[in-house]
Amino acid sequence: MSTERILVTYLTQAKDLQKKAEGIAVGMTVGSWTDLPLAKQEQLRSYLGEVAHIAPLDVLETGETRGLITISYPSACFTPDIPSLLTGVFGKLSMDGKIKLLDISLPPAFLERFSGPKYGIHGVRERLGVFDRPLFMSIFKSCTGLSLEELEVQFRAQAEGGVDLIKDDEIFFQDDKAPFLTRIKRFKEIGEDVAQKTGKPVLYAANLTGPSTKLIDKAKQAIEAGASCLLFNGLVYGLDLLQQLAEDPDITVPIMAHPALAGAFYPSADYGIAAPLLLGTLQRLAGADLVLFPSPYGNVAMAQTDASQLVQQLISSSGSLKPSFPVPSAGIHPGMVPKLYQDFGLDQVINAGGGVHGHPKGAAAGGTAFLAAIEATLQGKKLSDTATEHEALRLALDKWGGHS
Ligand code: 1AE
Repeated sequence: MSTERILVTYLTQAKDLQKKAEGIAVGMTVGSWTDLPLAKQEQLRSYLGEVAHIAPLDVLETGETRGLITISYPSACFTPDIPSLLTGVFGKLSMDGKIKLLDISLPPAFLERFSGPKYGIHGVRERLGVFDRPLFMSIFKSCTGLSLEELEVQFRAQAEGGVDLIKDDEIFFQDDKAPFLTRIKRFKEIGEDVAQKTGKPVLYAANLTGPSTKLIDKAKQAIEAGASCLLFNGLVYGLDLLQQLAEDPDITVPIMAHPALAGAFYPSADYGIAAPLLLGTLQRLAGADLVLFPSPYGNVAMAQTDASQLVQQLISSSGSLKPSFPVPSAGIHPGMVPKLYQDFGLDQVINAGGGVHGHPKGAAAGGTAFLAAIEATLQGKKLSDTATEHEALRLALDKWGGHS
């Protein structure tokens, strides 16, 4: 039996933090301790949680102390899957007053039991043949209710802008006017047609939706039909299903994790699961090759420190897990590219929907404007200087800002 320990950090408040921590360590593992007969205590000792660290932060008006507590759990208490981990370290505890799950640190032997992303940053770059700049992705918008032909027009316009990836909107479930597999086949043909002209491939992430028991088969059919990437709302379906998709040897395309529902977990200071853990550590552990998150400056902004820590969780070395591609999203327009590059560097996928389709000259010009902004930023040029010779970029900056 493994004697390795899993370290879990919480932010909480209590009259006596030490006592609260001891209650968690025992209550979340063997349940009760001193009441057990000695022989039972010996038998259960290797499953007993322990208080590893306590860091008081401040004393509140209520007289309670707010602080960080770290509990050390024996890894023998868990199986190598996210439902076991989350239930074991935060299941019932999540309902026990003001407590927020901040971090889970896994020992090497336990971490090795997860496969993580199949492709990761390098694998996605290899599929596109682009290694020296941030990638750019465009999102289908206003697509529900459109006919297949109308969607084809939208796909072509996005591809002609030279974008690297095109993804379905996560709220696109429609299957009557533009059936899933038909749509995938047509977009593959259009993508190949455009690639002959632009000289570069485009990946299409099809939104994997429907009853959870059918999703793995549906994913395989999508790949067979030509989907080059899958979009998956993993927090809604469960991270275990994401892990199963990622571990399946027949799922041979990158998986892109959407953060839908994440706002129900991370924004509170006192409750829930911290964004770097939820959208960083856990998504990567489950096997997401690309992870969307709200950038700190868009229309559903995440705190800058959370976003930076989240990205670190996705890209920093973590056993043998490949790094996942960070995808800052939501309300992104070309004028934000220098800030995105400054904050998240080369290995990111800049992602926009409204910032592409809302371009005064249409979606193709929208993609072109983004790529010009990326190139200018990499060359250390001001966007406003490049814009004097690049009409699509100038029009985007005129509309959304970013000339300075
Ligand atoms: C954080 C997810 C963002 C997303 O999925 C989405 O559709 C963004 O759209 P825009 O770029 O804000 O229009």
